Amino acid sequence: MATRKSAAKPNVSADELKKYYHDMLLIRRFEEKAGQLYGMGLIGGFCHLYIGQEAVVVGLEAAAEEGDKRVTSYRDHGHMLACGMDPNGVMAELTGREGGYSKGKGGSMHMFSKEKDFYGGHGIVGAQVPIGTGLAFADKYLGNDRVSFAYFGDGAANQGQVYESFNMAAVWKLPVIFVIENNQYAMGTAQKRSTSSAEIYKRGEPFGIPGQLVDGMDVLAVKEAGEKAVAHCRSGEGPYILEIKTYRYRGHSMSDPAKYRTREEVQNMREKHDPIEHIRQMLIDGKHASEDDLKSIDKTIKDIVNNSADFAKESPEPALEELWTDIYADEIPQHDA
Ligand SMILES: Cc1ncc(C[n+]2csc(CCOP(=O)(O)OP(=O)(O)O)c2C)c(N)n1
Ligand SMILES: [Mg+2]
Repeated sequence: MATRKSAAKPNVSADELKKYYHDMLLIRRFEEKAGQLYGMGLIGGFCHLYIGQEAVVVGLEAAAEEGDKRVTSYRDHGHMLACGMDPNGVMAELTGREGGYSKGKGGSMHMFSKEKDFYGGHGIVGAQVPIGTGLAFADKYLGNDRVSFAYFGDGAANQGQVYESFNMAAVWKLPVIFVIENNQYAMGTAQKRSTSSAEIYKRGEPFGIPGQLVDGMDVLAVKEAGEKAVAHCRSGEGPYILEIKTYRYRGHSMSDPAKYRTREEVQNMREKHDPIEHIRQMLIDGKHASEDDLKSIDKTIKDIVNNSADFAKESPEPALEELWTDIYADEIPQHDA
């Protein structure tokens, strides 16, 4: 990854930088709290943390507009927070409580928000890619200029359904951005052990889909690439691929002892490439914020996260009758033409 530049780019305002700092730190602190609650036995089932990857979703959300859609894998808490979903509802879902986004019946991998155009949370590797393509098909069919973001991992990028989706998206010129969050591991398998060609962003070439490699530890680089991809899709030119190089600091899920990589490797990423520290340095070096300003942002976030944990602990477990609800649709949704 490129060496970090700490001088603020001239076209980025102090407020923007502060917002990215805030949004990335919210995800990190929220995930740390989720890890703690998991350790205390308050969260059951699967729990995949997003720590280290925060700049990917925060950068792309900065390039998105109201009404754009997103869908992702099981590593989904960061995407929910970044698109504006309520931390209380997300944490309560993690603890399986009534106040959660799926009334406590979905857990970490199965949350949705129609209001924020967040379409999940999917546990089957790669399954969200055709769904994201379908979301883009719906928008094209309805004749609006919305864009869909379909996020998936480097491991998922080796799945057949990804290429079926590429083909259909290219044939129909669908406004979908295929976002490959390349955190360099698929469970315990390093990308170089599983993948014949490391340049995933080039895999759209046979379909005529442009692709770009992006430094995912630099939120500004992600935003810039996101804006280019969004402009391409919105102007009707069809799909776009972003391969965003990032790194997950924690294990694949809470139950992963992470013996397949060295401590030094993780330490090196944390110390030299951390996306939050990067923005923090830009804010301080560019005199856009004082240490006290940053402390006050840290405090705001601590309060939000602590409140979400309190809410999640205090919310009751779903009533037994809830077992029989939300199984079949009561109404078939209709769209006005
Ligand atoms: C179809 C399918 N195969 C296997 C699994 C088990 N599995 C869960 S996550 C994962 C690795 C995916 O890695 P990647 O796409 O790089 O995403 P990351 O976890 O790194 O975000 C696997 C093999 C699954 N959930 N679904
Ligand atoms: Mg991966």
